[in-house]
Amino acid sequence: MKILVTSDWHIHTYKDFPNREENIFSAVEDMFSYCNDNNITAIYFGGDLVHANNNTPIKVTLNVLDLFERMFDKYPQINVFAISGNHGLGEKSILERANNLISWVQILSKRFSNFNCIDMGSWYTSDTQDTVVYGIPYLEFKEDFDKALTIQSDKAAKSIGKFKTLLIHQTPDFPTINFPMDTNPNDPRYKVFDHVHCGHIHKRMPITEYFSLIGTPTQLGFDEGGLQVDNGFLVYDTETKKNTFHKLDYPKFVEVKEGEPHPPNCYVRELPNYVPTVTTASREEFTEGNSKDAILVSYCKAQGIEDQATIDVGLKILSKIN
Ligand SMILES: [Mn+2]
Repeated sequence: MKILVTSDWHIHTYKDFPNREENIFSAVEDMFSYCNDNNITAIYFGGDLVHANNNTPIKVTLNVLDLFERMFDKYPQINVFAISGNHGLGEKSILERANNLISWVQILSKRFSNFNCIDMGSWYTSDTQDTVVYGIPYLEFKEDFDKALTIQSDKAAKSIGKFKTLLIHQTPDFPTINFPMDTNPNDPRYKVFDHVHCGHIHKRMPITEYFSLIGTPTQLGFDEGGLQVDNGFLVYDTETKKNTFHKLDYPKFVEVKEGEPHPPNCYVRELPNYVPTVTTASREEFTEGNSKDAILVSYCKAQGIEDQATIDVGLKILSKIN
């Protein structure tokens, strides 16, 4: 059985990149159409369907509902199995309500019978009932995620002879990551699953043979421009136990040096050629506990202002305020 795996759509209005909104809708249509053409009946979705939490624009909301109405009318054989991410949430995601989070994925599962929320659940995704997907929604605390992983892997261990995968939306430990990680991809509890698909990190890459980052169909902005080489989706084959990448040609975010040629079909940001002077400053010099005078002196030092007369003027002005 083949399954289309996608994540992190972040549907929203993007003022600076007006096409990004229509591109993500178009990318979703591409993925449904790909499933239809290739006899794929299951789409696994790894979280972050919309970008905002409680303030998704009404127009975006209507467009999302319209999108799924059209897709499920046109392709009634296709089912979506989705978890909630850290975007599109109506409340803090903690373990005690993880199976019933107020989220966009919940809204869609209540509205469309082909859209299934699998937060802390498990669903058969083939007619023959031999393929099961387990889901853990994004959880704010890694301690909660740890307990959720025990719950889901214990459940999966009891289900014999099934093909099992797990969908999660956390920060796993992988090379080059520079923020705190929530989970170790080599954790033995993952071994009960044939594969783990993880959203959240907008970068497509296998971390271990059985644990992959899903990536996004359309990038979000320049801060992730360098993360993902190409936009697209994965197709997971339960027979070969392999993911295949399928490219979608939506604009990437690319930074070039000032004056350099712009690559085609990309959002481009030019980086200025000058090198700013950076003076190092310590965090302790700028904490709330310090007096205004001390912070001003530290600020001058960090800016390279050594002239005492200038600093004295600053201190004098400061003494007149409050
Ligand atoms: Mn995301």
